[in-house]
Amino acid sequence: MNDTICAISTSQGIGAISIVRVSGEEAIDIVNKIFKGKNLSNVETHTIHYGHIVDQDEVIDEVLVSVMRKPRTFTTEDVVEINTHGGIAPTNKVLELLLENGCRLAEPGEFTKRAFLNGRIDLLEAEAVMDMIDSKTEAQRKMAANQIDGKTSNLINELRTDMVQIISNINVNIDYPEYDDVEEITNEVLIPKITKLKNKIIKILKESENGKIIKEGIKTSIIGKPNVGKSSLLNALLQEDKAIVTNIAGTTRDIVEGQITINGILLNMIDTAGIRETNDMIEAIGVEKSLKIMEEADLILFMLNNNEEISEDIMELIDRIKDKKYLILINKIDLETKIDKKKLKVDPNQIIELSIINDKGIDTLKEKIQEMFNLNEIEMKDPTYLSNTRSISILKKCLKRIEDIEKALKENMPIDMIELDIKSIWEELGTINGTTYEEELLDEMFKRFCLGK
Ligand SMILES: Nc1nc2c(ncn2[C@@H]2O[C@H](COP(=O)(O)OP(=O)(O)OP(=O)(O)O)[C@@H](O)[C@H]2O)c(=O)[nH]1
Ligand SMILES: [Mg+2]
Repeated sequence: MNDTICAISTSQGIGAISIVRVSGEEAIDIVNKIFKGKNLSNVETHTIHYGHIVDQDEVIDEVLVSVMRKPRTFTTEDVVEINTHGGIAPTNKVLELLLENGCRLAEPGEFTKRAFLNGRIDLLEAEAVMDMIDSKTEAQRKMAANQIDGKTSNLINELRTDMVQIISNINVNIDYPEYDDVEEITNEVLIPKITKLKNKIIKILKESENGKIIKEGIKTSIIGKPNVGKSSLLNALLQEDKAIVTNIAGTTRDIVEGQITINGILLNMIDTAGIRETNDMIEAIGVEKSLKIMEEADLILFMLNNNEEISEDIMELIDRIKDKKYLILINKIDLETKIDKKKLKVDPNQIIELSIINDKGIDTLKEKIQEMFNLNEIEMKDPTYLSNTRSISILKKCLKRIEDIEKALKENMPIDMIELDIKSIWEELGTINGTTYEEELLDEMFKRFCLGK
């Protein structure tokens, strides 16, 4: 990890300014070799300097250079940032010169990886850096900010502190059973402590569902027979003519996507090809896609035509979505009613009537979605939730093990036999914020970062 790395940290393209970042032992020396204007070896930390990047006698660009000496930097190493004019050619040339003068090109996420390995941030905080870059909504940004700030890590640290207390209680008992003034830890004393811990984990996991909704949004697919008005709904929600709408059945053949927000939560809307038996090869592929998207959705908006009777294949499709979150939308209520709602055998609460061409029912649909996913209850001002799949799955595993311990204690399993188990859960919890970690996990995680971060 001693080599000096560099990368273009701003997005590749044309802009007013680009930043090329350098981090490592030789950062200042290397930049000094290609910088003309001042000797950077002696400058104060956290200062900015005007000058030129040169390739021997040739001036490459007029720049500003920030010098930040360790340890108060992002990576905790010496960091130099070169602000160039934001074009592709000057930025690439500066990078090229750095590489020629002793830097190595950073891997994606390597600056953040160094920040983690050097102990400046933990794993949850590192993951949040990427979430911050990816964030599209205010709620996503706030949640990432809280995680970068260590608030999410605190949730895990508190659990671990509780566990340390339990472990030390047990140890005192085992090591000094003769001490009178030490509370004797029996199964009866231990069970409520374990139950309390279990409940804390359950609460964090429950709330993490909100975190996932904020982070990933709700994958919503519009499904139904051809010509019922699926693409019209997408367009109405997006308030633009994104999908083609005609009165010809089979208009939509591939998926059409768009995003809306309800209560600050992102909904990824997917309009699909109408499902029917068809001899048209392209349409058939579209229908296959619709069925696949239906399986993967967090929410299915299943649309029917008020003006058509319910066929057998509609009933089969509704049967397929019964175990998922879904709403039945009956569109075209401006036309004569031929549909028999009772035949659907679904909770009337899950049925919404619409007339999209008259803008009727769309607000009710939005309210219903809000209600279904409890969007009103999601804390938006200060969201501190566990939100990534990795941490949630580790915590779920720990919960299962805590439940086993609780059961064993109730069945009078001796405490000293349980102590090791508790210790190993404590270690496993530590992998969430990286107190213990495996190299492979780090490689996998930081690979997903963008270059220069
Ligand atoms: N009367 C009436 N017509 C509607 C309504 N909503 C949509 N339509 C019409 O129904 C026809 C089909 O609409 P689309 O949105 O293309 O239907 P679709 O479900 O996407 O159809 P496919 O892409 O073929 O599966 C168009 O002519 C729309 O103008 C409505 O509320 N009332
Ligand atoms: Mg369509």
